[in-house]
Amino acid sequence: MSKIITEKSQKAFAEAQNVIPGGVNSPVRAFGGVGGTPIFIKSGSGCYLTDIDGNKYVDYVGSWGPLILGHAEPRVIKKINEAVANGTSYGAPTELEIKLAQLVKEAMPSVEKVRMVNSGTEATMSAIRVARGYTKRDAVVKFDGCYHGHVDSLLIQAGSGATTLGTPTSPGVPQDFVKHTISLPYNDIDAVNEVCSRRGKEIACIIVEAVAGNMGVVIPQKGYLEGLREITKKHGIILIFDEVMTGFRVAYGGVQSLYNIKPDLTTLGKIIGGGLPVGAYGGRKEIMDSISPVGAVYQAGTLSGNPVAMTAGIAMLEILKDAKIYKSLEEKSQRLAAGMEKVCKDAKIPAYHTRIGSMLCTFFTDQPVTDYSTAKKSDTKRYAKFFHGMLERGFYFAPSQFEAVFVSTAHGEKEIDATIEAFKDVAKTF
Ligand code: KE4
Repeated sequence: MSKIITEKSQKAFAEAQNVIPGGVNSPVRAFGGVGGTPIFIKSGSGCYLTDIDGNKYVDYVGSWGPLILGHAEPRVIKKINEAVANGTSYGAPTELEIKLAQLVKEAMPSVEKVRMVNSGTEATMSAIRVARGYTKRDAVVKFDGCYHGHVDSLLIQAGSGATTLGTPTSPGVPQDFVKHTISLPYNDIDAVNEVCSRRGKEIACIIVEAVAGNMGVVIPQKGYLEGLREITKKHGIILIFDEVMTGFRVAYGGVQSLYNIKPDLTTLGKIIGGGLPVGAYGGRKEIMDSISPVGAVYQAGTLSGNPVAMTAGIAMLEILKDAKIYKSLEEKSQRLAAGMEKVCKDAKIPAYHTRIGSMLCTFFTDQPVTDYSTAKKSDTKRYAKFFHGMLERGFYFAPSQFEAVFVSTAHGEKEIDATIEAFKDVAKTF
């Protein structure tokens, strides 16, 4: 296999590190989890990325989830170009914000009112604040390995890049900021029951990745989500489904539609921005009306609901309304997952595979992965070999074992079958 030329990326990386910490604007992009030099991207089109050295890759990162329709989807781009011609931001309400809010509400009936922000982090930070303001309680429960953005009080046993780069509990967060945060093992309903029986009256909310995508993809065990709903109801605790990654990804109505569970609040991001910066939080009217200017809980944002990002989000969701899309994503993702699984089986590589819709993961481990501790038993050195072997062959996966593989509508059978063939090749090098 010829090594890809990465001269220009190496030069760019050296330059970037002089002016940007680690040369990147988000840590996991720096390849710290897999070693080597990050590739600098020149363009994306459909399921392909092209780097500044001219190498072309089939992309399974999809900007970490937003690009479910692939890069530069022509209908979305057309709408963005039309919107930009009218100006980029007004700092005043527009009908576009009503439209996107209505689309979210139609897709997720639990979301009676929704507030737009600019990232998933802003969404979860704000949802926590409104839960605390509404309940007048301070404690927050999260789960080991779940990642809800870089919110101070949630950077405890956090997944995604925080785990990949070895700081699941981040320095720089004063003990006072996290003394109200309780982190429990994911998929352990008894642990939740025990804590809530003891401290239920102090707990404002439980925030959970309804399907975890930041320790690799970990599926909730039978009854787990239902248990969380029952326990939170019993103790008057607000249940927050963090669907930043899963919203409009695993289904148009997110995980909550698949499991038929109504959380009190939902956080969103990624796909609802159509590739532009958007986050959102929403839920029960009486909770959401505790936010300024109706209620006293304060939250604001200069570019929240800006017309260009709203246009991109509306265009994306309007296209995703077509149920045939999710059927096709299911077929493509099943084809990829089955192929990856067969390669591991035939090559006798210990691996545990998870998938929900077009979000999937191959853990290089010989045991089931049901939570953070079992996910962390994966062989990250073998993952690094997988990553670089696939990259050299023109396939771009997440530079970390603790992330998800994302399939888009732009991935065709040709690309998926080529991916499996390449993996067969790479498996021989393990
Ligand atoms: P952002 O602030 O990155 O838009 O969203 C934070 C967030 C919140 N909740 C969930 C479930 C998330 O997955 C995320 C962000 N996901 C990571 C990928 N695992 C973003 C990638 C990165 O940090 O560069």
